[in-house]
Amino acid sequence: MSLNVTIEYESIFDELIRKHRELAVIREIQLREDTCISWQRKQGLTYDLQVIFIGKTGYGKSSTLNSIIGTNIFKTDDVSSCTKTLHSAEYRIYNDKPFYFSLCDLPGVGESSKADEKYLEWYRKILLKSNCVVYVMRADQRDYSIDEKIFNDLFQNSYEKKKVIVALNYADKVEPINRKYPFTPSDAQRKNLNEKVEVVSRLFAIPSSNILYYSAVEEYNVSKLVNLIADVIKRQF
Ligand SMILES: Nc1nc2c(ncn2[C@@H]2O[C@H](COP(=O)(O)OP(=O)(O)OP(=O)(O)O)[C@@H](O)[C@H]2O)c(=O)[nH]1
Ligand SMILES: [Mg+2]
Repeated sequence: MSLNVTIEYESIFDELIRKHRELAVIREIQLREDTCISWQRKQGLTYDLQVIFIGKTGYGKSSTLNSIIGTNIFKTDDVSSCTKTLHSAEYRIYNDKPFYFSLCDLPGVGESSKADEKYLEWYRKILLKSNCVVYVMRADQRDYSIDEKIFNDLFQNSYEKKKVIVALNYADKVEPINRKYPFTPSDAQRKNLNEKVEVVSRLFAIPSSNILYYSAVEEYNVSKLVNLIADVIKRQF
């Protein structure tokens, strides 16, 4: 089974750097065809720095991507599972060479076991073609047993685990909820959020430096997430 990705948006990388200065470090990497992952497109082979977003349905993968990009390119839904195939936003890094910074949105697992089987197969395939995997969970989540199972099946060695960021979304819904606008966590929320990072670090055996809390809809700590993505990619070159 081949992996087909629908390109929802295409632009130049400088557009994204203007929004997120922290991505400028990627310009310092000397990208070469033999050090990048290739993709077949209609116009021929391209070489991508691939970032993917995975996790349970409704945890905010598409919302996170929209928040990073700055427009609602990826469909989101308040009630039903939403993303059903692979979608991406592509940013061309050079004028004269087909290298792209690619952000890919995947369907969420946990909707039905039949769909999960197909989606997990996609996860595994695209993970092998990725430089960075953002595993989206919820900061207000208490039970991580399904995520633990997915996580352990998916990441099979320490090399694959090094590419992972655990992104704890819904920081705004962590108790005690506050009504500050724009949202910033209260001291009590911050304490709970930091404890959650430590719990997740232990459960998933991921260093806490690769875990962060944020809120996609409140646009809180989204720049920090982008900064970590840039870091994870940079470390590979
Ligand atoms: N309060 C709050 N709501 C959020 C946050 N992030 C996303 N949501 C809401 O969660 C719902 C689901 O978001 P999606 O982005 O569609 O979730 P998804 O993970 O892409 O879902 P699938 O495509 O089904 O896998 C939407 O109603 C979003 O508005 C957040 O940080 N805080
Ligand atoms: Mg989605």
